[in-house]
Amino acid sequence: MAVLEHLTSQQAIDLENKYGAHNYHPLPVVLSKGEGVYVWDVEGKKYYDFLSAYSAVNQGHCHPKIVGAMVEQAKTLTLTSRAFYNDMLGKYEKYATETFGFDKLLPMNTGAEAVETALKVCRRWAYQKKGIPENQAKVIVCENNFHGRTTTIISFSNDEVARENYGPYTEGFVTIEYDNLTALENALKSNPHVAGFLVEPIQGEAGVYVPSGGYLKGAKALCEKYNVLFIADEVQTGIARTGKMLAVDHEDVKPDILILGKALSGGVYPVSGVLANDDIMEVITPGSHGSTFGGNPVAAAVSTAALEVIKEEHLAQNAQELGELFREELNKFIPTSDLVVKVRGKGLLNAIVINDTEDSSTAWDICVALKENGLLAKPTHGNIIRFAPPLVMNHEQLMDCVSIIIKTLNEFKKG
Ligand code: IF1
Repeated sequence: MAVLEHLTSQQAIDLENKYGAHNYHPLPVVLSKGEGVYVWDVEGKKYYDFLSAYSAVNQGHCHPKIVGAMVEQAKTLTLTSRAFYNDMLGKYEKYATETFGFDKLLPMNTGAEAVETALKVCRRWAYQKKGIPENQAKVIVCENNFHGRTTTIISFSNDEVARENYGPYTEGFVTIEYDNLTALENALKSNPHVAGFLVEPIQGEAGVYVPSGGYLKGAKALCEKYNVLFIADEVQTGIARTGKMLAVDHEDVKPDILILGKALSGGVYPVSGVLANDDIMEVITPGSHGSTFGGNPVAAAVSTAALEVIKEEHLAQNAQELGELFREELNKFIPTSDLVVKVRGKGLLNAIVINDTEDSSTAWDICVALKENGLLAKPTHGNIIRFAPPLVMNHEQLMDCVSIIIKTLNEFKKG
């Protein structure tokens, strides 16, 4: 079979089952086209995308400006490695550092790579600048975190499905309750060699947990008090998703280290990065960190265009306004339903909590029903469905999606 031959959905699914590792359990839909807020399956059915590839496609599918930037650069120079300079990286680093307000950018490719990079920078700062004894550095993390899937990152996960049978695990992490400043201060007091605090401004995978007002500001203040680096993982919450360029902007918090990924490229190409000021980033010296593709010319061109789109199309403002509308409409519906308990979120990162147990299949079954009605979403747990459409959605499209969601919930009968 020629690889490019047209497939039916079932044929495509069968091929993946036979030849691909089974590291996912996708919703039974096979997508072949994306444009803006829409995707189409191989049979030509059109859907609203309410996941945005986990918040990587904030700028909408196949945004012409971003794709155009990729095509132009791909025809010119794709990869030089960092053994040589290229004419795109410095311009991009200047643009990105000015956009987010830091002295330096360390460019990487995936979110997990950027998280790993941030941990290395933090540990090296602790030894070289804070004077923590070698190999004694601790990083505080939160329960129910999700920061990626590398061996070190899953070492500090408490999600057994993501963690079990991958040992031995990386040491040097202390886990505390999320959204609990007392827990953070107690950990800072009782662990002498803390280097950093790694936190998601909103816990996405855990179920879109928005922390209490003041949590991020209080956490940053505690980090300053104890001379510990505040590391914000904005891979999912960043790039306008929550109604501001960064989720930490809602509390005017400036991280010591900022981690970005996903929509940093608009979902067109893997681009991630770590930003920090010189007094921290200068611990990274030639040969002490790197990546074949990190900072490549295509990534630089794509990410520049992706950030320009966010600004030119005022996508943070749009996410703020449409997010408020979305929660307002669902909060009108929830009192009429015994299926949905609550809606929560910030900007266009939202979730509904279903009236069922975490190990139930209800959220999944509702997502299958939503698919039948032309909207694609994915549960984060048995009883939580994340809703995260592209930020280019307009008022009319959002109201259409609200109608689909409410219609589906009203028609849904628990299995
Ligand atoms: C999967 C979850 C979301 C992230 C944060 C770092 C990374 C992610 C806050 C790593 C990645 C992705 C990974 C993807 C599904 C998705 C996900 F369900 F896994 F947890 F979004 F919530 N920090 N999240 O959310 O970035 O290396 O993937 O580029 O692994 O199934 P990555």
